[in-house]
Amino acid sequence: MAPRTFHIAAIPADGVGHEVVDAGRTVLDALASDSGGEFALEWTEFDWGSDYYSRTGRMMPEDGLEQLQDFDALYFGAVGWPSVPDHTSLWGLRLAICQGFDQWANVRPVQFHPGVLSPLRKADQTDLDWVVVRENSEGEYSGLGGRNLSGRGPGNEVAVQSSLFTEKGCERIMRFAFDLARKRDHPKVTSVTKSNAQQHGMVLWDEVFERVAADYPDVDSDRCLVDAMAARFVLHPEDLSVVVASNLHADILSDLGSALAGSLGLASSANLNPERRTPSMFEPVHGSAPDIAGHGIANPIGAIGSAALMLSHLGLPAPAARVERALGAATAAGALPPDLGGTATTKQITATVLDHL
Ligand code: GGG
Repeated sequence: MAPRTFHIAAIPADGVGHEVVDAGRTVLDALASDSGGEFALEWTEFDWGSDYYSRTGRMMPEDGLEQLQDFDALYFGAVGWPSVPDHTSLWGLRLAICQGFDQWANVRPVQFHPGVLSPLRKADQTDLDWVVVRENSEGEYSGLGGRNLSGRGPGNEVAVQSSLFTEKGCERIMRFAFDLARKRDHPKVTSVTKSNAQQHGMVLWDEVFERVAADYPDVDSDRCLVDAMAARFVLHPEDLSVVVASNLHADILSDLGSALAGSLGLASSANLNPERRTPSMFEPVHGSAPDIAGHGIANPIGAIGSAALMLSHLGLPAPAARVERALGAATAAGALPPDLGGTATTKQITATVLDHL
């Protein structure tokens, strides 16, 4: 039987995005060649990002979404470079894709890896894992607001940045979180809120959470203020399973979670359009790291883990599990980059993962 061929768009974008996307592609290509004809991958690489911006004044072409629309999945690196204002690069590429394709669920597992020293208890914490489910289409990243609203000139500027919470947006991410929790050993959803201080959007968020929770009597649920949640991540993460949070809260908490696992470089993520109307996008959580870009020492683990999430999404759970196992074996064997206290290069870690596939 002919292998099923998946068409993947690679968008390395900026900085270390190039090195880690290259690592993930190497692992996936090896896996496809070794899949006994189960699947094949056809890649198309796009040169969009901050360099593209300096040539064209845009982070991606005007018809960028149309160019991506028919791919089976998107594999993304990282966005941001000192020559372009951060809000221009982020909104011009990553957020343009996430919001343009209504990738409303951003799944960010907090995974502890064998052989990686966690600052949580100064030891290997592979008995812990939880997942942050980020509302990825609205909330604090609605883009609503404006500047120069006072009309009073320099020194008196007023800017407004509005959060948008819709009942439909809240409900779909809550249901997604509960459905995910049902599949886990510990079926529980914790909602992150700040409704004591933000008395409009976050109160709606809480009300929808309670209503959705009532439809899932088999799943435990609780709520936690975002500030208390930051402390809970550090002090009592053992009772966490699925953590559902707004766009900004989840952005911050998922970075904290990955740092607790050892480094931001470990964290993988999936930006999903669960209805599969548009392609979903897989990327490491970390940014472009201009300070180490081009040195060959970027941590590829988050990007390779994101490739495993992409395989699962494409209906290839066994190859995805092979990648996860190989990653665990590689870190256990001491293939650790500088951000995890080691000396291994991106290419050496990738080679060790290949050895353990
Ligand atoms: N690979 C993820 C990435 O490039 N992140 C850059 C960033 O600033 N992201 C902000 C966000 O996730 O909203």
